[in-house]
Amino acid sequence: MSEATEPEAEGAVATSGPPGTCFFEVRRFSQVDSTNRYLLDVARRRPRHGLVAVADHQRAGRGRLGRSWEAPPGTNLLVSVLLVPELPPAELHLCNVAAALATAQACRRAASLETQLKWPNDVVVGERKLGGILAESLPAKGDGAPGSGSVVVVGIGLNVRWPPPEGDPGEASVPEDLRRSATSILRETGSDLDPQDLLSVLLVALDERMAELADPGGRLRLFAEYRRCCATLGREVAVTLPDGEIRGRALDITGEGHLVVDGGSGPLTVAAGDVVHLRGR
Ligand code: BT5
Repeated sequence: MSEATEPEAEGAVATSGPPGTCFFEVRRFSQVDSTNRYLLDVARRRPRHGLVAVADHQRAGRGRLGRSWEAPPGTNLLVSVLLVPELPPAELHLCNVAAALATAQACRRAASLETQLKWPNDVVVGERKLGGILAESLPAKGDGAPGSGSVVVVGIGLNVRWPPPEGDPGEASVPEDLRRSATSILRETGSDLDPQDLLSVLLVALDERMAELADPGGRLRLFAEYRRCCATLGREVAVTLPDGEIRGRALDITGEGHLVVDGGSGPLTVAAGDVVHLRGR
């Protein structure tokens, strides 16, 4: 382990990522405002595919659409990866699909916990959220130089020890809304894992999934698995869109990662939105 020497890495301890993966360096912070914010700033100066930032605590963890991501210090896995994938800009959001599947796989491999995915990229157990993913991209410079392609920072928050199991005195620390809607590996399995022990399992799984995205056959397998793990398919859903809401049965996920909903007057394809599962299958 060595203190990272670049000014941008001040306060971080740098280690190598898992051997054989694209993740060449992991910068570990005891605290930072947001690992996504940190890597986006790094990427503006020097985008390097495979740089990882992980924090014991985020002072301003980000969710999607300006929402926040909560986790008391040292309880959960809070990690972001900087990617410069060989994908056209219109396909960058597929990194979310890779990250969601990798997170589910890490839970299976490290904790024997089966999870499902709620479209677009929540990792859930039943109706409770175990993990969330936030991908934020920077426009490509487009000058063809190495590292000049589109840059995406994919942040993953995975609840390992928090929220605590039901009845635990620590439950008092959980905000009321999350008490009903969130869960953790500890709560689901009783296994008290160190969040950092999950990191390399997750990075290995993400490396495998990113390789699948880059290959036509691999991509078919990736989406077949996404559909298999997707708790949204077959459900009655309400999808909140920037300009309104649609309700109907979720019919399919397209090869672009879009959700197809039977809105009553024919199938509608939704590229992005917030989904609520209304009733069972
Ligand atoms: C997400 O947003 O689910 C994306 C979360 C990404 C967090 C990671 S942590 C590392 C990296 N650095 C960052 O700054 N962010 C990323 P969204 O779908 O908008 O969900 C946010 C909503 O989930 C909040 O409004 C809460 O209702 C709920 N929430 C907050 N913290 C939670 C938690 N720990 N577990 C479950 N739900 C939570």
